[in-house]
Amino acid sequence: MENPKDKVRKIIHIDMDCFFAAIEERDYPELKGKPIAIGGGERGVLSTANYEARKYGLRSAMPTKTAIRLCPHVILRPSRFDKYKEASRTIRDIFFEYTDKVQPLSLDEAFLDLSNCDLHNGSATLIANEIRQKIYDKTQLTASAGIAPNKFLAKIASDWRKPNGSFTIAPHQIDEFMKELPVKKIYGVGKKSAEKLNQLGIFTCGDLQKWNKEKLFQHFNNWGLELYQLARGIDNRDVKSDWKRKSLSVENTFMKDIDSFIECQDKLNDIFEDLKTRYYKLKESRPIKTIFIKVKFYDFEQTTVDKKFDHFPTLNDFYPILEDALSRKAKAVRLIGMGIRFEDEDSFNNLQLKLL
Ligand code: TTP
Ligand code: MG
Repeated sequence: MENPKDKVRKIIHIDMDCFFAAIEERDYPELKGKPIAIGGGERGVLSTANYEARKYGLRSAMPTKTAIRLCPHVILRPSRFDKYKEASRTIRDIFFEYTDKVQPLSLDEAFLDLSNCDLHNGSATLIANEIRQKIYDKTQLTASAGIAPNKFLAKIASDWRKPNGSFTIAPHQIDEFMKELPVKKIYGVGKKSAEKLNQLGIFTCGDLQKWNKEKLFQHFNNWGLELYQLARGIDNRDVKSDWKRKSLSVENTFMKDIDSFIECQDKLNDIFEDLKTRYYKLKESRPIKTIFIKVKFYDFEQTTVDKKFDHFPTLNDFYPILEDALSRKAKAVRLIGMGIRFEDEDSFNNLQLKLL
């Protein structure tokens, strides 16, 4: 029988470009083209810097003082975590449209296993481009992607054409790619280990490949055995997704605020169609707990009304909930969202136990 490990996988790593700084530039267009950094005040360190500031050597984790010395006209801005989380949620939702095997590593990056995704004739490169485009359409932020048969190579590849680019390492290109790859690109090889490797005359993965397992074990213990694999571009780690979807929703912000119930009701048609399509595309089916309507009024005040429900609703099921939500405030409406929430796994299992 074929061992699933022998099947060539399609892994992509997506990483947003200078994430915090890009959000600042998006929201304050007057900052475009100027060096900016997101910083932790006088005695803090930078979270990140945009590409303009990177030209002066500014980097994540650099003390603000050093940054100002290197680039006295840098514009320092405080963090805005709400915005980072909002963008992060949006990109995560996009990832889950393609596969359930999503492993977020931080707010701005994730691994996706696309081995079972048939879109674009199964071309992970084309799927990655589509995902990047979708991210841009929804957030006006750019992302870079690495496409490869494993996580190690995909992560290296996403850095290769940054910003706003993608790079694919196909299985037959791995040998050539690894030969020239500096050992410091291997995860786990920090400054100290890089120095140690360099002292042994090992600068590239090609150099590292000349060392057999015994010799590597002598110098680096078990980590040496890992290096033996990584130097050859081998990495069998799975994309680990322990995230469970708690809800599914679609929302629409209107071009003009709406102030009649009938108009709001009309708007539900398209939103519902979108919700339905996404629901049927979900890879896993879970029991539904409630359905809800979210309304954001013209002044950004918002309200959400949930109703107990145990199956996928029809459009009509949402009307009384909309009425309820709108009756809470007599104000024009800026946005309407429709959604469903799922039972969480534990309560579902408990329920099954109770029924037994
Ligand atoms: P990164 O993806 O490492 O960096 P980046 O997105 O700013 O730039 P790149 O284009 O090279 O990917 O980190 C994502 C965000 O995490 C970053 O915008 C700010 C935050 N961060 C910190 O707060 N401290 C840090 O030391 C690092 C590395 C990142
Ligand atoms: Mg990033």
